[in-house]
Amino acid sequence: MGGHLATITSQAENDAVSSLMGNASINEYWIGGTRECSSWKWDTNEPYSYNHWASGEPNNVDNVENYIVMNNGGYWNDERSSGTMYFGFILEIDSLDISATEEYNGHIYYRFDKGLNWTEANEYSKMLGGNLAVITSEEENEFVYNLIKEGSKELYWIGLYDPNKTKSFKWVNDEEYSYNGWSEEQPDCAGNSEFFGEMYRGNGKWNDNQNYTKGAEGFVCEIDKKVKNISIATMPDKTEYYLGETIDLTGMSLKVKYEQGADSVETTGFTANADMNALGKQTVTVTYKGATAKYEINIKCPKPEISFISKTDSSFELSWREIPLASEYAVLVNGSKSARTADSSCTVTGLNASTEYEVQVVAYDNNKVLESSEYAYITTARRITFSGAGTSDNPYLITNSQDLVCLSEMISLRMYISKTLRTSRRMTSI
Ligand SMILES: [Ca+2]
Ligand SMILES: [Ca+2]
Ligand SMILES: [Ca+2]
Ligand SMILES: [Ca+2]
Repeated sequence: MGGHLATITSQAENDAVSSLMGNASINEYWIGGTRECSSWKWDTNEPYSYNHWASGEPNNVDNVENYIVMNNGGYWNDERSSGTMYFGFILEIDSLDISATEEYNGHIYYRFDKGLNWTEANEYSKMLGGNLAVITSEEENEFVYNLIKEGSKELYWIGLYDPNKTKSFKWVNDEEYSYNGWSEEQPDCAGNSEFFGEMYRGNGKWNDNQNYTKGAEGFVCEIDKKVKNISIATMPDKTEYYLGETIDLTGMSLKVKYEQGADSVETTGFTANADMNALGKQTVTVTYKGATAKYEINIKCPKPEISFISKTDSSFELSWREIPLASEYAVLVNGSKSARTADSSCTVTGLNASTEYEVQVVAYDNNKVLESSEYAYITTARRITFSGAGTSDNPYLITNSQDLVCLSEMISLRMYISKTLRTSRRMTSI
C-alpha cells in the first residue's frame, strides 16, 4: 500500500513522528535508515540530509549497528538488527488521493480509485477516522452506488467481511447486518476463499471476493462526521421565563461545524440545561454531540394574582394563579386569619358587610426539607371593602394594586417569610 519504515527528512517530520509515540510502552522504534559503506541512507532513497542523533550516537558498537531506532524523546540511535532487544516500528504511508467526496445522513464518504486489498483499504479508512462503507439501507446502497458510478475501478470494497469464514457476513463496525444487496448467487464463497465484500460499479450489487489486490478494487470509506463546534443559528422563541418553568427550545436551530465536510443546521438532537430555579439572567448550555453553545434567558418571579370569584352575604371565594414550585398556599385576611390549601382557590367565611378587609396569598415551597431554606411568594395586601352579596358587576371596592412583593430582593423576602411561616403554622394547627 505504498508503506515503508518512516524516513525522516526534516525537523518537522521528526517532531511529528516522535509525537506519535506519546506514552507508548515501548521506548524505541525502528525507522527506515540503513548504514551502507559508512554512510547513511533512507530505504526510499530520499536524500539523507537531516539527522537527529542522540548524544554520542551513532557509535556503531561492535561495528554491527547498521540500522536506526528513534527513542521516545525523538532522538536516534544506531542499532543492530538482531538481538534480545524488542523495538516497535514506525510505518510511513503515502497519502492516497481521494477521488470523490460526498455526504449522506451525517456521514462523509470518500471514494478511492486505488488498488488496495480489503484489509489495507479498511486500515486506511480507520486512519481517516472511519471504516470501509457500512451499508444498512437501500437508500445508503443507492448513495454509495452513485458515488462509485463515475469511478475508474470495476469494483469497490465495502465494510463487509466473513471473520469466521462460515459464510456469515458482518459489518466491520458491528452495525446490524439486516439490509443486503448481494448480487444473484452471491455470496458464493468461490473456492472457499472469498470472505470480503465489494460493490460492482455497474449495478451497485455486492460480491464476495478474495483479499488480494488485483488492482481491480477501489474502496469506499465512510466516516461519522465529527463535530468541531456549534453555534446558535436562531434563538428559541422563548427567552422569558417564570421561576420553575421548563426550558422550551421550540424555534431554535444550531449551526454545526465538523472536522470534515460541510456545515449543517440542526433543529433536533440537542439538549439544554440551566438553573430554572434562580431569578434573573441565567445561562442556558446547549449540547449537541459533545459540543456546547450558550445563550441567555431571563427568569422572573411569577405573579399569583388574586381574583374574586363569588360571594354570599358573609363569605367570598377567591382564586389565584398557580405558582411553579409552590406546594401550598395560605390566605391571610387582615394579616392573621387564614386558610392553608394545596388548591389555588379558597372560601373565606365569617365576614361582615360594609367592612374593609386586607387579603394576601402566600405561596410555600414545602418541598424544601430545611425550615431555614423554606421560602414563599406573597402578594401585596389587597384591600377590599366587603359589601355583602352586592351586585355582580361591582362587588368589591379595590383600593390598591395586587402586584407581587417577591422581586429581586430575596433577602428581604426571606426575612418576611419566616414571620409569615410562624403565623401560618399556628393557623394550620387550629
Ligand atoms: Ca518521510
Ligand atoms: Ca548505537
Ligand atoms: Ca453507513
Ligand atoms: Ca463471489
